[in-house]
Amino acid sequence: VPENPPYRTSYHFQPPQNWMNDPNGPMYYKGVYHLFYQHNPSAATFGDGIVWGHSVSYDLINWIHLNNAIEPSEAYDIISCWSGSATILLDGKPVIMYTGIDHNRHQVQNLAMPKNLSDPFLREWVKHTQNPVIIPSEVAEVDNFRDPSTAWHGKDGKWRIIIGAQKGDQGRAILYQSEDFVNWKLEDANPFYATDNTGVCECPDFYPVSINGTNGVDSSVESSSVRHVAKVGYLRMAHDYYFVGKYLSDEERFIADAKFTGTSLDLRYDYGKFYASKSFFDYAKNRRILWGWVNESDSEKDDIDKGWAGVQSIPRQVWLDNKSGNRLVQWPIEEVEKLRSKNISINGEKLGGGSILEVSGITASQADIEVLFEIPELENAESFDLSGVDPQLLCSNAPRSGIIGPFGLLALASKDLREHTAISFRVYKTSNKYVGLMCSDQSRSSLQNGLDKTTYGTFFDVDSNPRTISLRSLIDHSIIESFGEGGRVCMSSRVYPKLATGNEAHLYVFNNGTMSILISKLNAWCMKEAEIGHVKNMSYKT
Ligand code: DQQ
Repeated sequence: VPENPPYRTSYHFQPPQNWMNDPNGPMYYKGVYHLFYQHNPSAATFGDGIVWGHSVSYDLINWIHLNNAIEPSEAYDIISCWSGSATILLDGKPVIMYTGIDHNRHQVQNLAMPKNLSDPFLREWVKHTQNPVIIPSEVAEVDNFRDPSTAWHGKDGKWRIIIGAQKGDQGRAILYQSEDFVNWKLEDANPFYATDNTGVCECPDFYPVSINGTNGVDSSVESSSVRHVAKVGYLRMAHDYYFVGKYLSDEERFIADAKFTGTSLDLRYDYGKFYASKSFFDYAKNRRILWGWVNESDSEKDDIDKGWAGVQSIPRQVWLDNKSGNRLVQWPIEEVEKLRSKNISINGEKLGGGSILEVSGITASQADIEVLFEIPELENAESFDLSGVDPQLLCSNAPRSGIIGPFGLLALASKDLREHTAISFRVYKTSNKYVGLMCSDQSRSSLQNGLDKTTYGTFFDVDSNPRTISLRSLIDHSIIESFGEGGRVCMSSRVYPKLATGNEAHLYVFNNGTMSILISKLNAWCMKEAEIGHVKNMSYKT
């Protein structure tokens, strides 16, 4: 292992070694944030014997690794301990429900409770004597019934959870109810949420969002000042989709504003890599926080050579976009800004058509950048009928130069630009409105072959007043998380440059359109390394 492996991240959460996938049971309990995660302790690849890794933090940025919280031990989870969620019960005690892969490879739901509530880190977890508490019935296939959500508490005093499932080719989120959290009933064989021809639904999430403001609310809140969000992950597409709508608790129904279409019209948390995500309500700061797994884009052999695979996104605060009322906004939690050090800024600089400007003086492999672009000649945007156009394909096929854009950032770029990841925008005029296209183009991210270099893209609305587009990118060696339009469109990618590593990485602002644009404000920061490790090696502890 090289001394400073170029692709390991410096401020994104990773276990010390080996495989990691889904974030599990994130919660805040008595001053401590907990993150559990799907982990293969014995290899850098997925396999049997998956456990719940466990780390704790006071700020969601610096993390202390602990022993595994849940490991296979009983007939009902002997093959693996798969994903699940934490719920804080009415008496304030936390409980975890997770999926066990049992000795028949059936998927069953189990409970685990902290052994000692006076341990501030809740290091040890005990499995309930009545496990498994839910087993698959006719509503799901025995090997496609998993990932219980955080529970919410209804006005009738009953707890509810949803579980991801598949029946035929229908993806399902199935609702169960319980008075005591141990005995669970399927009150209605009709799924709470279902989509045809999608295959299995994984890691469903269901939560309220305030209709006003950025604060989050507890999962059990039902009132006229909230709407609800249902999130489902489809393994077949490897994407997390969300639906905003109305929760009719009396009828135990969720009416989504829009139906799943299987096209680029569907709303996703992230149009790049971001899967098996899970949200939780942070009581300390009254916000809802979202974690997502960002998997590797290199080969399994590369992962074995590296000795690790998988990172978690920077936790994102999530709220309802009050402007549109039907989309979410995501923004890196404010704590990440504690890592900002040296700063470079550019104010009011014109970027002529076909120009490029280096943002020098920062560690471009470990940085946080915020830019506000102004588009003085918005009305010159090219007219283009976007109906039926797939934005991801447009990102890879549109001519390299347009009228307004592409402009944006070249991240993790080599000095000679042979390597770079372009995060860019173009603006089109379509039926009397302006539509933006956001792209993250990985096609030239590395001279290495054998990597997944898919280009990502999505559309968004551009306001003619003010005529600006904002972009924030978190760059951390092999991950770039980009937030367009204040977090209305997000895109994460994994890249493995050969040349643009460490101090050889550069950052540029570019404009390949024919019209000039303005960098009305740009701030770039070097990011310090987060402390993520075992307590004996750290200064980060109480
Ligand atoms: N990962 C877990 C499953 C879940 C899937 C297994 C989603 O519980 O459905 O590691 O990535």
